[in-house]
Amino acid sequence: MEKQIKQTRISLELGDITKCRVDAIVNAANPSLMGGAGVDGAIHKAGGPAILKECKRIVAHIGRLTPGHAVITNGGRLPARHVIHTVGPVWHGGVQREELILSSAYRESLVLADKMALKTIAFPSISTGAYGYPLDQAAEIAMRTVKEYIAGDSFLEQIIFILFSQEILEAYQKKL
Ligand code: AR6
Repeated sequence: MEKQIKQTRISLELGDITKCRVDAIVNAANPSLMGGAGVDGAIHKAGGPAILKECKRIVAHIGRLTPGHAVITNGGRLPARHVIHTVGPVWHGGVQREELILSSAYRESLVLADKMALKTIAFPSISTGAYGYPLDQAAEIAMRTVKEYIAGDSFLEQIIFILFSQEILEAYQKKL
């Protein structure tokens, strides 16, 4: 499924983000940037130690990554050239600014991609695994944030959501 807004196409696909050949894939990381389970684990496993090495340099410089922010590293052995690491919110029932933080995680990743003059970026469904964000609400925020962003001044050509199950794909399709 696809939708075009100005010069940017948004597409939704079922798949494994570590296989995605784009300028940058986005990692749903944690503030330590030292890897973890889920998509974070899969990215570090497939990309190899070069990514972690750069994460360590970043943490030495800026400390832990605050939820809603994003940083960029190389892509190691991944087909993607770069990894943008962002941290989504842990779900606490919706009373701890989760919506703002999730929206910021998407937006800051897009801003960073544009700053680096990247043309193609792929996202996973941030916060909907270990961090427990309700899927329909997270999909709504993801789609709204991306649409609003590209309605402004972006040079991105394609934003792909690589979704890990049919259920997740359908939730995003409904909101696109
Ligand atoms: N490709 C695409 N999506 C994937 C992949 C993959 N290879 N693997 C998992 N997913 P999660 P979070 C989906 O838990 O909720 C980590 O330990 C998964 O099905 O990876 O933001 C970090 O270090 C789900 O839909 O991220 C943090 O501690 C989505 O990716 C914490 O988990 C996000 O699930 C972050 O939790």
